[in-house]
Amino acid sequence: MAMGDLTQLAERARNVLKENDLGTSTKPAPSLYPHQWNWDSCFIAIGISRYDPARAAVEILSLLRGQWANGLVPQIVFSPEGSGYFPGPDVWQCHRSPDAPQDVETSGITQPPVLATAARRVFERFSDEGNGTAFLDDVFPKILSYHRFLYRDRDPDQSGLIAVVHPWESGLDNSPPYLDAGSRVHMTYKPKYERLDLLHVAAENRPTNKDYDLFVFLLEQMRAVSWDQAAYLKIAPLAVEDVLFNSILCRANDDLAAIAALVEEDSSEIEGWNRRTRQAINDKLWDPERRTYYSYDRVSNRLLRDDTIAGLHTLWGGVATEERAYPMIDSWLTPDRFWPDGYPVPTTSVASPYYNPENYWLGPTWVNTNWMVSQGLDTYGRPDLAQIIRSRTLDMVSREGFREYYHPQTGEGFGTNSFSWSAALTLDWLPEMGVKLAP
Ligand code: 9WN
Repeated sequence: MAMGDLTQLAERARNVLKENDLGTSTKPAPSLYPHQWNWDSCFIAIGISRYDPARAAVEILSLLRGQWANGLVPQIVFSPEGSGYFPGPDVWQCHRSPDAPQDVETSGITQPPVLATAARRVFERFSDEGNGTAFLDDVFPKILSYHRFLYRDRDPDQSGLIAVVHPWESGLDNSPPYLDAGSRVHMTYKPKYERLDLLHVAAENRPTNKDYDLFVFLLEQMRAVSWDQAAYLKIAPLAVEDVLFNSILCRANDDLAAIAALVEEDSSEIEGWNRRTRQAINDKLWDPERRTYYSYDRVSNRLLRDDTIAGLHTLWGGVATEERAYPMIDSWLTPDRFWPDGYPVPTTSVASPYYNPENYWLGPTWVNTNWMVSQGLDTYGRPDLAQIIRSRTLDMVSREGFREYYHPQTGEGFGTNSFSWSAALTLDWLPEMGVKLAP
């Protein structure tokens, strides 16, 4: 793409973030997602930090306003002005838990822990070191308490593998491993609710009603124990040691340890977690025959051998050993699996029985997973592939706009328009292509 086009793309991306700006946080999309989401805000902060680190820091601090006393950083921090999203605060009823914050409404689950990584990137972009360090002093104890929550309340065997108890916590809601594990959840009743997402996006591009039944049923199970996270884990009908979540956590632990050094705090606890998690992913989640990593279903005690983009995030997390990474890259980034002609990387393998190039996490290419996988490929000595992913992704967004997800073969955009992390991560990439972003 010519420099003029890239500069124009930057302008368009900044406009999306401006339109979705709620003051101290940014909604993921104008109407489909009218509140603040956890990993969205982390990606958004990374993008904004390229031209306004102070505003990026505010994004992180506003997410942390929703942090619970037990350390949980919630999936959603509800905005009082936002309406039209199901399930809203009246459904979550998080005030049932003494740990929930009093002055702000949130959901009662978390999302992939990109937070420490985002905080470190934001710090690095401050030109005034004093401001950057003040930001880190503020957020370090909070993010440490978040990781402590994960290792205390969500690591059932104390093995270093964190269990996700709701598909929404995985960030990849209807991804095949969750349909697979979800199909074994015995729903004792059919929940009653009304979906609002279908007012904005066509049903064929969104999770099914059956998927929503599971989402709502699981929410109600957690609500029934008043969001007592440790107690719930013992009875959870769905508990997945998710490879994407745990890989993201490894990278976040690296970043949190680096932040600890910057604020002159001890990092040995964090390094200890990280050794355990990296080891456990390699011991338990690697499949030597298929040459990839899978998530593990703790309820049925087996690997969920569904071929999704999740395993490739072991590159982003620095988890895959070199002897495993290279065969994994060679055998999976192929035209019949994750490298179709067009716009790789599909979130579900083209060869999977679940593959649907127009439905949410069942195949479409997403900007955030591409951003993580391409950086992972870079660090594992494949800048050639990393660069193709980056340039194809930028082509796709420039042609179709900042959509939520895209057809991996044709590049056609689906889901909501004006999707914040598609814009933010584009902005993170553009300076590497020589584009200057004015403050
Ligand atoms: C539930 C906000 C979120 C993303 C998720 C994505 C989608 C929500 C939904 O939107 O999920 O969390 O209502 O569909 O799957 O990754 O954080 O953009």
